Amino acid sequence: MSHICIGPKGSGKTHLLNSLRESDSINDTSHSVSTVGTNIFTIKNPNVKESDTNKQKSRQMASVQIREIGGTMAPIWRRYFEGATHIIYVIDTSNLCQISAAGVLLYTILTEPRLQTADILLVLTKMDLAYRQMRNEALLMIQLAKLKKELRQKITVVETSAVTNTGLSSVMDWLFPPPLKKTTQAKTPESH
Ligand SMILES: Nc1nc2c(ncn2[C@@H]2O[C@H](COP(=O)(O)OP(=O)(O)OP(=O)(O)O)[C@@H](O)[C@H]2O)c(=O)[nH]1
Ligand SMILES: [Mg+2]
Repeated sequence: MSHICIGPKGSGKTHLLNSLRESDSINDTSHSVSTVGTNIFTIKNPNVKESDTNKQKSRQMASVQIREIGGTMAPIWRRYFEGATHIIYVIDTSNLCQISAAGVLLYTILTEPRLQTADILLVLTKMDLAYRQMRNEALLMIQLAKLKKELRQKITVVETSAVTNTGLSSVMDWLFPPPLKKTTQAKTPESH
């Protein structure tokens, strides 16, 4: 499994991944330096305690590694797509000038043949800012309904803020889906 976090420059990838790694590590005075190249973040599954690690290994992952690729690297993001199973795409809802372009960029990425079976998490971030776009407006601007019709990937949308920790639990649920419950098969008459 390989997780990649991309999105335009300054959209909030480093802040989001830092707050997932350590909640409350970010506040409204935090500032992160633009990522030149890539960063690797190890995110721990909050539902798996150290002592449970061996017991649960086969059922739930204890952690995932996520590679952030800086927005300035957009022209060469593709080099990292080989084997990518999960894509986290971060959009800054407070940046009116960037949202539509971010949608176009998302579309070009999702037409990439190597990402046809990847799971996509679309993160609308900086939701703590008063001048942000609301979820529906942002989704209209990136034309999500149209994208969903034309693309085959499963796209999950979450709203987050690295400052207030809003939506981080939804990101965790996407990263660490609960193990499938074993279903007891109903006996058919033939199976007697
Ligand atoms: N209010 C608020 N500001 C945020 C949030 N996330 C990021 N920021 C601000 O946006 C700036 C850029 O965020 P980064 O996380 O560095 O952006 P990035 O996507 O990693 O950018 P690149 O590495 O250049 O691609 C930060 O320094 C913060 O000032 C958020 O959730 N709320
Ligand atoms: Mg960064």
